[in-house]
Amino acid sequence: MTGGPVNKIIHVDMDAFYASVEQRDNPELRGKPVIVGGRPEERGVVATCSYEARKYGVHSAMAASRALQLCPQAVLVHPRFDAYMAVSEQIHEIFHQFTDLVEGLSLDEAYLDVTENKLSEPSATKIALEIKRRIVETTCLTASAGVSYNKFIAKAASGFKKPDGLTVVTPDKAAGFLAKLPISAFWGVGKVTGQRMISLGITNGADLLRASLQTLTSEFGKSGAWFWQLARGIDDTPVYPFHERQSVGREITLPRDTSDLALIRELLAELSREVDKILRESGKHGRTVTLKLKFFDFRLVTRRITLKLPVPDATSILREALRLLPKTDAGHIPVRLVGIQVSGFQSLPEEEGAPNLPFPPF
Ligand code: DCP
Ligand code: MG
Repeated sequence: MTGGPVNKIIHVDMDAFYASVEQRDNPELRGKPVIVGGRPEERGVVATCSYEARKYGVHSAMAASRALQLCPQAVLVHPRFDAYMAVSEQIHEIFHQFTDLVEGLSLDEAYLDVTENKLSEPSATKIALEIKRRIVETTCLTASAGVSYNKFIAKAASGFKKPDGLTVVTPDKAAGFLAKLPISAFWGVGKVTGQRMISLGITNGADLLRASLQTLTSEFGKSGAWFWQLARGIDDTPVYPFHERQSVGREITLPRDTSDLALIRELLAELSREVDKILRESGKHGRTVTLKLKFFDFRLVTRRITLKLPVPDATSILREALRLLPKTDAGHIPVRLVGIQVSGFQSLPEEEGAPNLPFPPF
């Protein structure tokens, strides 16, 4: 589809990620419908579920109560973010054995640009197979991968066959692949846009290809031109390895559990200074402050606040953390870990923003 040199992009996405980690770490859960999420009595939602549970129609973001109605025999497990983060680090280490052009999208998903790579391996398919093999070897978990000449098609390809899939879409196969692709798989088509597409009679890539640029731009504004390009397999967005870090945080595990609020406040002051220092060094400004506490029984709570403007300094970070503190059981229940995180980054208007890259218009 393109005339110039062809890029080689791989998209890797772990299968039923949180649920697979739970099944790995607790053999009793293997082969069973597992739902990872919050309790129905606390109006919890499904983060994800095992493939056994998906057969019953359970899916991410569904109310846990609804999920258990659909699949009453499912085992509901609370998320263990530390375990998922550890796996995420392991898979990123594997990605970096091939290239440093790695763009993490979430804990379990990343793009790699392997056009040039550390092994000088010309076959992106071979690299994808080797990545999958190393992931199983290191984590005992499976991933699905898509290989193509741009990010959009690579991602659509990785979702094409799951779990443990590998789908390669070469330029000559792209038109056929995209024609059959459901409209919801097009980058930028969420729930609302998806419904509007369907009301326009656009249900898949073939329909989208038939829609004129004029129709698409009048219906979807700037995004219309973007969709028009995607229908033709055009996506020039680069693999962007720099926005991996979505928060800056520091935490400390105490030598002894404490209910002493004065001590906790002191620790928060120290953590605020440290977080502020990292933010300054990396030139980041975040609007969300998160207070993280782990109690003696390892129960983890986070409380967060999002401000209108980025927190400007350590004192402001501390002020927000102290406002969040009374919303926890600290002081009544012994605490073993205290942490502060700042996220929701944005560049300040007076500063130079991110390089002007051809990102999608949303
Ligand atoms: N996640 C979440 N809430 C959502 C969607 C996802 O907490 N609404 C979490 C749980 C998932 C993880 O992110 O395990 C990765 O999301 P994916 O969309 O990749 O879903 P899975 O990896 O669970 O399943 P799949 O095999 O479809 O990729
Ligand atoms: Mg996944």
